[in-house]
Amino acid sequence: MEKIYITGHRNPDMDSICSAISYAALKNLIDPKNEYIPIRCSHIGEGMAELLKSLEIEPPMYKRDMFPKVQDVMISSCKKVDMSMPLTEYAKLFKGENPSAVPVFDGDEFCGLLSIDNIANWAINKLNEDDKILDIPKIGDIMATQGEPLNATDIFEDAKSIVLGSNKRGLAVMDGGKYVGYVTRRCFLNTPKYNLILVDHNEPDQSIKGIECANVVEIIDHHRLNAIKTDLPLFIDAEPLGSTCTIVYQLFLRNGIKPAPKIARTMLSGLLSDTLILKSPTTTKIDVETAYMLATICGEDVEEFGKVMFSNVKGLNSRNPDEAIVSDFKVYTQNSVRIGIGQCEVTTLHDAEEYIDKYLDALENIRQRGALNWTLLMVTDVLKERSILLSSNFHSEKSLPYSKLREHVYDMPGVMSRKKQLLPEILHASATK
Ligand SMILES: [Mn+2]
Repeated sequence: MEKIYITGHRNPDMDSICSAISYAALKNLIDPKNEYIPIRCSHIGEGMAELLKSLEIEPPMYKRDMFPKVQDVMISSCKKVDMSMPLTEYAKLFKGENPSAVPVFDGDEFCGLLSIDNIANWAINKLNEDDKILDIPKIGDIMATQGEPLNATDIFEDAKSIVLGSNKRGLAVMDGGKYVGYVTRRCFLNTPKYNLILVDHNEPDQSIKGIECANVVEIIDHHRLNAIKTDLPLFIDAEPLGSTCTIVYQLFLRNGIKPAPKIARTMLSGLLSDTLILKSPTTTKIDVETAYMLATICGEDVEEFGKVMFSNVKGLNSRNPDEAIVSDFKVYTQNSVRIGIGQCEVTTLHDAEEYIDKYLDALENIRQRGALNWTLLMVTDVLKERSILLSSNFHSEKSLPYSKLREHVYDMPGVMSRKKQLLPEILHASATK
């Protein structure tokens, strides 16, 4: 049984989280020989955590990186010896095995490792004194000083150079101060690799740290392809649909499996979030059909479910402006002009006046911190299908085709999609002298 992790992109949105959970559910049903584990590769903000809670969706386990760890190669066998044991007991216990090191305990407490070198040193010293070995020592008497223990979560490559550079046969492995196993040089002969499936993204820059160390076995996505190089052949399902959750449901259909109501609801959440309740111009016929099928399975009404979901998203006035902007922020570079565009979804723009100044300040801070030329925030009312645009002070602002509401704030009726509607205008404006 192999473990296969499934991750969405960094700063995960609903589609990333929901597609990872749902695809893991499908894969565990159609491939019970392996274990599919949904993960997230970065922390989720307060807003996202609250939204997931309101939908009763458990956020996937956080996994920081794909670097193999000491815990993936350590020996955690329960075979151990006690300090008080005579060496003859040890010889009986490990007859024919010749381990290079074994863990030694004093009752329940871990004391260190007894290595084959400790035994050889004792024997050679004895034989130098006398040509017979008469008194048999206790294990505790011949254990030499121990090397600095490793941590279970230490990175494999770092631990490998420590172990290879040490004169010890083995090093203990601790987890939170508790003994969990040990490693010998032999443990570092082969580098382990994690198996990984990417959903809702395919670019290594947007993915989990250490992706270059992993075996990417599948990609399920709806973005432009700028994918990683792989060593092995892989399954890719890239389709220009409104959400990755839509693709995942199509895979349920292709496998003849009806998702459980809870999983259907999870996919519906990701789908309606990414397509802004099917109103974003990225929405296709297949997204609409999928939404109604999923809603039937979980007994929800598409419109109503979408409205309730978005009304649970915290209003911008009560959020931290910096965090709200960067939670969905994309950087584009054109003719060495670096432009960052954030997008936030709301269910009303009536309270915009109350927070616009805070958000304009935050945009300027983010611009400076990220060495960007121009930062913008699109605040989208998903119910009225209208956005307002907040802009940092940049000369290309005057070339934008939108009517000005006040200094650095523009009105964009009907504009819902950053990728399809706003980005072309921004790139055009920044190219205009
Ligand atoms: Mn998506």
